[in-house]
Amino acid sequence: MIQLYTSTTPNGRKISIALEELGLAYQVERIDLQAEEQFTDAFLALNPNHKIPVLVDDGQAIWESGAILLHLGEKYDSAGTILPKDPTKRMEAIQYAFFQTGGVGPNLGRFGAAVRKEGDKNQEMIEIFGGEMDRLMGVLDRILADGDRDYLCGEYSIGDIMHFPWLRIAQNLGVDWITSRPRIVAWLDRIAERPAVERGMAVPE
Ligand SMILES: N[C@@H](CCC(=O)N[C@@H](CS)C(=O)NCC(=O)O)C(=O)O
Repeated sequence: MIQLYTSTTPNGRKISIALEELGLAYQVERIDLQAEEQFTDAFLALNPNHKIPVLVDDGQAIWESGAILLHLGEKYDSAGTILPKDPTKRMEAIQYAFFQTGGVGPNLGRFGAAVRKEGDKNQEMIEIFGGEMDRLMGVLDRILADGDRDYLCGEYSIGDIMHFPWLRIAQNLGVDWITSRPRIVAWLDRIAERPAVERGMAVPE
């Protein structure tokens, strides 16, 4: 039995996309972050870091989206749909998943928080985190350009899934560090076309 504790935010959708890709049955437990349900004793017992997503698989609670995707890939992906079978590509996929948690995730999160507020100090934050996002998009652009890749490690993987829900929001906002890079736009559009991605992005309803 698999339970996904999630919310209508990008980190949770990484996991629903992967579960849909793998065709796994799962129960959605919606956590209302505005109502601070992530701070209840019951939720803190699952994740002391009070954040979604949490996956409970056969009684084991796993948190941190990258760790959850790796778990799903190792336990359930015999076909190599999200975790490549080829050892070199597999390691590359894991590398790009880590790159997302260390770079795009925190910087885009802080950029978004600054955009939602007003004032001079927030303008400064928008420039700092927007500047870093521009640099990170340049890195992803170079990776995709290397061998004219469709996906980060050459084939679709957890590396792409980790980035997609975050960058799709930024793309929809029309930020120039995405819209000015056709290779990044084409990559995001390619991922969006996958039926499992469409289904995963609609969780929770
Ligand atoms: N590094 C974590 C980040 C998770 C995260 O930031 N989750 C946000 C929603 S997208 C959250 O639950 N925030 C609630 C809080 O911080 O109290 C991961 O990749 O799983």
